Amino acid sequence: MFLKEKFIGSLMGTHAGDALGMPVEGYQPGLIKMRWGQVTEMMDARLGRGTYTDDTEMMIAIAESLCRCKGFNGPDMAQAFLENFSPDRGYGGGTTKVLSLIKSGKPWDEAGKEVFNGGSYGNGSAMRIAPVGCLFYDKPQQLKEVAKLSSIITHRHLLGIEGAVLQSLAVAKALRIDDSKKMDPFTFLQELIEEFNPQSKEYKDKLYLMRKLLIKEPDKEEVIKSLGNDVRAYNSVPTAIYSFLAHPDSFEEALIYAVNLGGDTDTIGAMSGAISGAYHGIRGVPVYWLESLEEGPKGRGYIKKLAKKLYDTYLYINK
Ligand code: RVK
Ligand code: MG
Ligand code: MG
Repeated sequence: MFLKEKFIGSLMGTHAGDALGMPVEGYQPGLIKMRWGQVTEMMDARLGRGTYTDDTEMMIAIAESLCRCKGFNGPDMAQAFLENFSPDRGYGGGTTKVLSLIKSGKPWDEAGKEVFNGGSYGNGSAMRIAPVGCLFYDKPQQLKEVAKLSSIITHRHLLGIEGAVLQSLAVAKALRIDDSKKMDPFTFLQELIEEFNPQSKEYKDKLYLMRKLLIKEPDKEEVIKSLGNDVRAYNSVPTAIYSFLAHPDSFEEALIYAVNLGGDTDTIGAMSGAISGAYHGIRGVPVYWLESLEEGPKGRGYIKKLAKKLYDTYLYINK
C-alpha cells in the first residue's frame, strides 16, 4: 500500500477511535455492556455524534507544527497547542495548567515542570503522537528524540515521556509493515521491545504481560487487571497496543475491542486507531465510521488534507 494512505490511516484512525470512545469515556466495561451491549458505532456525544476530543485536537496541533517547521520546533509546537486549545473538547487538568503557563510566558520546555511532582505521566502526550510516528517512521533514533521533546512540553515525568515514545514506535512499526502480508503479533511485539528498551520497570512489566496475554486470549477483566484502562500512560498505551495486536487483521475489530474495555475509552481508542490505521491505511477504516466523523473547519476533511501535507513534508525532508 502507498505510504500516503498509511499516513492518512493513522491520523484518521486517531479521530475515529477518539470519536468512537468518547461517549463512554469513564465507564467500566460492565456498565457499557449493560447499557449498550457493545459499542460498535458512533453514538451521540457531548459535542455531537462523531466529534473528537483533546486527543485529536492536540494531534492536529502536532501535525500542523511539524508541517510548518519541516520537523520539530518546541516553541512552535507549544504555540500550536495554544492556537488549537478549545477547553470544551475536554482536556486533562495538568495539560490545561501547563498550557496556561506557556500562554503567560513560561518557556515551552519549562512549564511542564510545574505540574504534579516531577511532571505529568498522564497519557496526554501519547494520545496525540501519531504525526511524529509517521514523519520519522523510518528513523527510530530521531523518532524517539522527537517523541520525547514533544512530550516534555506538557508531560515531563519519565512515565509520560516513555508512554509517548512507546506509542510513537508502535505507529512507526505499523507503518513499516506491508499490510498485504500476514502480520505476526509476537514478532511485532519482540521488535518493539528491542527498539523501545525503556528505563522504567512499569513498561518492561507491561510488555512482558502483553506477550502472555497474546498467547492466552484472556477475558476483558484479565486484560484490564494486567495492562490497565485508565488515564495514566503506563495503564493505557500498552492496552492500546494490545488491542491492535490481538486484532491485527481488522481496524474495526481492534477499535471495537479497545473501546469496550472501558475506562479511558476515547484515548485507548485513539491510540489503537493510530496504530491500526498506520498498518491498514485509510482503506481499513470502515466507511460507515468515516462518514459519521465530524466535519467543519478542522473536521475529517481537514485532517485528511493535513495527513497528505505531512506526507509531502516527509518527502521534502528526505529528498
Ligand atoms: C479528559 C499523580 C498524575 C501524575 C503524577 C494523573 C482527557 C492525574 C483525554 C491527572 C485523556 C491525570 C486525558 C491526567 C489526558 C498525571 N502524579 N497523578 N505525576 N501525572 N497524573 O492532567 O493530558 O480526558 O490524575 O497531565 O495527560 O481524553 O489528572 O492530563 O484521557 O493523570 O484527559 O494527566 O490527560 P494530565 P493529560
Ligand atoms: Mg480526550
Ligand atoms: Mg481520554
